[in-house]
Amino acid sequence: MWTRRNMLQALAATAPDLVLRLTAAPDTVRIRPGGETAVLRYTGQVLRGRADALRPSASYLGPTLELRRGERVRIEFRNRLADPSIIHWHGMIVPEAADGHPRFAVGPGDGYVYDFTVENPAGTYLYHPHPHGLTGAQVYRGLAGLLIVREAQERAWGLPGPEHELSLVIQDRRLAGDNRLEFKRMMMDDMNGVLGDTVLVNGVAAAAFRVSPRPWRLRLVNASNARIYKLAWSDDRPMRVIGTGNGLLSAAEGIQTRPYVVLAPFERIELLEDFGARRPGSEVALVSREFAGPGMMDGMMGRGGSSGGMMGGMMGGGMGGMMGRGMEGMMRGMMGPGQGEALTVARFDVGTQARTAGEELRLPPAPRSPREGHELHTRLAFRHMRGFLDGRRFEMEAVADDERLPLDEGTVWTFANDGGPMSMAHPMHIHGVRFRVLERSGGDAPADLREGLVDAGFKDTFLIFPGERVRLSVVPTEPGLFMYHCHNLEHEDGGMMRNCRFEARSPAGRT
Ligand SMILES: [Cu+2]
Repeated sequence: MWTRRNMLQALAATAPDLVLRLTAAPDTVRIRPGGETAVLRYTGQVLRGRADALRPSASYLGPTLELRRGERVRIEFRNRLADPSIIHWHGMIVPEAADGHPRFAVGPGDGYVYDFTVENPAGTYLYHPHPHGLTGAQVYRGLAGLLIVREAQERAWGLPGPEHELSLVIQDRRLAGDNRLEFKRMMMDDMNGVLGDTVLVNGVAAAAFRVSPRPWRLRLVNASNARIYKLAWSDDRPMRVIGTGNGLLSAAEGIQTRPYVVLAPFERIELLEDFGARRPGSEVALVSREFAGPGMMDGMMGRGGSSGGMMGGMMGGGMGGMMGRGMEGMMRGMMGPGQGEALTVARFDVGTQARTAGEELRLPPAPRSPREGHELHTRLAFRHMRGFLDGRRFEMEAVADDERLPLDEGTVWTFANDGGPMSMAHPMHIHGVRFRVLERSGGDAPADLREGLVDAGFKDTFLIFPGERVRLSVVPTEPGLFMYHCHNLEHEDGGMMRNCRFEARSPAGRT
């Protein structure tokens, strides 16, 4: 049967505007002075269409894909790794077969062909591997890249052009003395997720940018396995947010001004930053400010706030006092900076040329809100070192009755992070859709992070704190088996992931 949807898919399959090839393979790159670092890396080629659809990266990151809304794209993936892999286009609304679900993972020497039409609006997206149980290790060793969607109207909206924008892919890594990447070293790494002691931006340490004194569009991307950043300017100028995970904010929402922004793993945020407002020749840093972590290790250290961490919950008081500062210092020395530690992300040197004013920004109108006729609930829990979604863990093909969403209709999907004593913050991600955050309630979003949560706009990943309930509005438009999971990559690999199915409601009303 030919529906409009599979007609479109058939067209995309037969006549792509762009044909790209991405190959994942081992490589070596220079991350910081000293020896080269062995990494895994995507490299790419344009086989047909615009040569500017791929922008190579200067380090281990894959090439940046520059796609246009409405474009029909074919991407040929080649796996030259020693392990199975598959690419997921994070945030992109693509057909089921192009989503990079782990059941599509291909072995060494094999490949996979993706066909999709770029449906998402202008924004900042990502691609990364998604083989079950191996995602954390493969991303950590270098497999990730940016995917930017552009629209012709962006200039008319008054946004700085591509020549005045910068993308910062932020990752933390632990580098040994010989610059080898160190992945998991201890049990804690599975529980907290792997945290590094060195911040890399676009794959290099101590990143610095030279900017002219004018407005710039900054795309801030957290591609870290587990680290949450509290991003701020070192000179305390407020951050002007123009876009969140899945596209620009609407005219109705306007620019959101925040003292800092919280960016959880695989969230993105776009800023309009006027470097012309600073003294010519001055230097400003993008930093991650200290916060009392919502993670488990911090609970053990007695920094966990009201929710407590593992030991806090077990011993009724947190271990900070028991362990004392000396012990805590020793633990930190072993672990590197914990969740919530102050870090420098990147430096910006403002040029001395004459200041240029920006255009007036006219954000696009808001799409109509859907009527939500369906409800879904998911309870998050963490116990025995593993995450659970409604008491369940990942099974490759399994989807429960309460994991089905009606196609082309609004669903209110409520996530509650209250399923156990070992609660911690989880960055939750849903494949194949973009959603709105309707409401946060019931929890204790830490006071020192609250102001930096940007729930406006459309998102595909959101952070949920211990004790919190977050209600989302979602309208699936692609039928098939997709997934939802924690995007702390060690939690995801540990099974805090489930399938969900988007399907047309049968006439009887049963979904
Ligand atoms: Cu998690």
